[in-house]
Amino acid sequence: MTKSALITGITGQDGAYLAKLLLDKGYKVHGLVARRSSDSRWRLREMGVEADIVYLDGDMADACSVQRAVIKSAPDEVYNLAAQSFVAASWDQPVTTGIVDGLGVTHLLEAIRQFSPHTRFYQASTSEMFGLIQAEQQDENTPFYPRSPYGVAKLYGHWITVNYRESFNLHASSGILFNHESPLRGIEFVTRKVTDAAARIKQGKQQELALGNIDAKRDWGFAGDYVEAMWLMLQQDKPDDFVVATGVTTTVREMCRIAFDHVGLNYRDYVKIDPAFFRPAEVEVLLGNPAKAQRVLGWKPKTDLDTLIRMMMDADMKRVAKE
Ligand code: NAP
Ligand code: G4F
Repeated sequence: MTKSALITGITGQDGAYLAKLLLDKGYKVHGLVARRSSDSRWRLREMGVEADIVYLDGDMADACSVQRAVIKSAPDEVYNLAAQSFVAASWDQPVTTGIVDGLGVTHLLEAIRQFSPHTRFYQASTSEMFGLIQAEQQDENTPFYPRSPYGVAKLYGHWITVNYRESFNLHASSGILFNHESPLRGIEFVTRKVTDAAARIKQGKQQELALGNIDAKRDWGFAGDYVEAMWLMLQQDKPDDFVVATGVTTTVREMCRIAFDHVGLNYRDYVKIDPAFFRPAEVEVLLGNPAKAQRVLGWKPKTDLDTLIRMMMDADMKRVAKE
């Protein structure tokens, strides 16, 4: 029997990779899409899946539309990827971030509880919940200490998922994913900002690159690998929480070196530090321990940072050349 999936945030980076993965597995894929005045489906076109998706209008802030999407899609699996996901913006829009990334999760869980309790649920939780880290390497037992309105809202989303699992016996799992990137990453995130700028500088279309805290360290993986972990979580008999990471952490500075090196440039000649890109409270370092995901799900990252950055650089070099 064909399985039905509902993906919120289908127009985002992970939504596009996950939609492709599920379509390739034979799922009927529904996507909750918020009303936008400009085109938001470009990533789905890039993945070649735009025409294969059933689009349902809705917004995570609007409980009625979320409920309608659950009823219409009659999903076997729901993947809640929708979010205001840019940490820096969460200080400018703390209330929206709280509603969409926090309360929005309850809208979805309530709809599932009332209308479709057999549905399996995935929550897109984040390593930002670890924030001011309480252990050198973070795993499922590390205490949380969020450092931004985004991290705080996501922590609510995480705990309400755990709570609905324990209160109502829902098959609800939370994936605590560390940073993952791809050529489809939003341009505001540091990896894409760097690869796009390196491509422009190489092609004479930009002179310099302004960044904030380049000593920050992140555990970066490839989005295409990480959506497989999401799917695997919902194939388990028991719902649970899983850290998904590479187990390697790297500075933004080193990430710049890799990107600029790839096009024969020295990042030191172009990167300028601009206080405007520093955050009110920083997450200095993240390093995940994916041992449980490996043991229980059989999941391992396939793509190292060098390969990932080269993939992004190649895509940006081609895109910038066409502009
Ligand atoms: P993304 O590219 O920013 O995509 C976010 C998606 O959410 C977009 O489709 C966006 O729609 C949608 N959205 C935003 N506000 C909405 C609303 N009010 N109602 C309905 N949809 C809304 O994010 P991503 O990188 O794919 O990440 C996917 C999820 O994983 C997010 O929840 C993020 O917080 C979480 N996460 C990401 C990472 C990472 O490193 N990428 C790590 C851990 C957790 P529009 O396209 O119309 O704006
Ligand atoms: O690329 P970033 O903006 O990602 P951040 O804040 O780590 O958040 C991403 O990963 C989270 C998982 O840990 C997700 F939950 C979240 O949704 C998002 O996908 O920044 C990475 C680091 C930060 O320390 C930031 O301060 O890079 C530093 N940085 C330095 N200069 C910069 C810049 N970040 C951005 N975006 N722009 C800069 O100019």
